[in-house]
Amino acid sequence: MINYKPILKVAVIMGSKNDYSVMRECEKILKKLGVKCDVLIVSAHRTSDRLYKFAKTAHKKYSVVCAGAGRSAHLAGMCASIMKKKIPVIGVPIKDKKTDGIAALFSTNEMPNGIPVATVAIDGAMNAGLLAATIISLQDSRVSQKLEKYMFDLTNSIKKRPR
Ligand code: RP5
Repeated sequence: MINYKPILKVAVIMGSKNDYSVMRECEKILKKLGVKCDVLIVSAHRTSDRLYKFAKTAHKKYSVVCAGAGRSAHLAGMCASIMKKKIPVIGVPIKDKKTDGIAALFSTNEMPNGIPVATVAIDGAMNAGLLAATIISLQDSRVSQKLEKYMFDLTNSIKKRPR
């Protein structure tokens, strides 16, 4: 009999240590929801060998990859390309001074047909974490309960009137 054990961990990767100020929101919400994650710097351009090695074996350790990068942001797309759809990639375009994040947004979401990257808003690292947790919750009822409470609290925090 095959003993199937689901992989319940998320990889949070980013192109530079300077992206961590944004990507820590992804790490924070994952931790709040009880989802295990590894946080790594993997640059598509500066450490292409590290990216290749990571993406080739990521499915053995993780269920989802959240990938944040700025400017000419090829990290999420290249990751998806090398992983060949073994696990999904959620891309986080990160704001930069020169293009306000628009270059990163289009580099991340304008993928050719066949190689999708689920892209959140510019600097939308928290939503990336929430999406990753939702994927994990399909196989982990504790995470699903925490997400349910998160939604309950979120809804209750929104007042009916502005004043
Ligand atoms: C991208 O280039 C990184 O993701 C980062 O957002 C941007 C600039 O990197 P640093 O020069 O700040 O390290 O690859």
